[in-house]
Amino acid sequence: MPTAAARRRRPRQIDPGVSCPYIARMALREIIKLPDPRLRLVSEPVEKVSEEIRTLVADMFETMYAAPGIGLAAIQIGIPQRVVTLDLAKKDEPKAPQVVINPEIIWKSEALNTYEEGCLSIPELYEEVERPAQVKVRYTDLDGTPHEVEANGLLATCLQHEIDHLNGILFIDHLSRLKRDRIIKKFTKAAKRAED
Ligand code: K1U
Ligand code: ZN
Repeated sequence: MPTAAARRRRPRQIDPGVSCPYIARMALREIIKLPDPRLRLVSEPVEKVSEEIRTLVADMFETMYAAPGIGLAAIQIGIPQRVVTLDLAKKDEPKAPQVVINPEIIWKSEALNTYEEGCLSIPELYEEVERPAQVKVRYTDLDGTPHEVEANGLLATCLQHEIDHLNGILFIDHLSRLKRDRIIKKFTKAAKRAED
């Protein structure tokens, strides 16, 4: 425990940019929803981790935590860049923010796993999706350092869901055509009603 004198010496506010680069200059952005056609764009690779990309990442964390969600692709806030934020920490665990830039699946297992997925761009819909149980993903972090991660469980599912977003693919595309068409129809009607 710090002494009372040590507590008094502490600055009242920490500089968020120093303690955690992800929470500098954050802004909440709107998450675009089905049937917004931007969700079908193929996002562009990030050439350089610029100040603009750092601001985008900070905004993505703010937006993802507020939703709340465990992942977010930049296109979900209308920015077609190959940037993903993730945090798979449970409620009672400390935050575990991860930034995944230009991710590529370089290996996937033949074994499959089924997970009930949700999507912040298709609110209140949860459906079982079958995907490779394990994947190896190459990506770059915010410092521009390349990494490879072998993922299974929820991380494997979430990485595949987010990489799909970067390629204009939604989790409903993994369902039967009948189910997908019904979902698109329902969200298109809701969007039209909201416009009127
Ligand atoms: O990309 C997105 O739309 C985010 C999505 C990620 C995801 C969830 C489940 C399986 C695959 C990918 C979400 O975060 S949906 C919300 C969600 O799953 C959740 C929200 C709060 C606590 C726990 C989970
Ligand atoms: Zn999604």
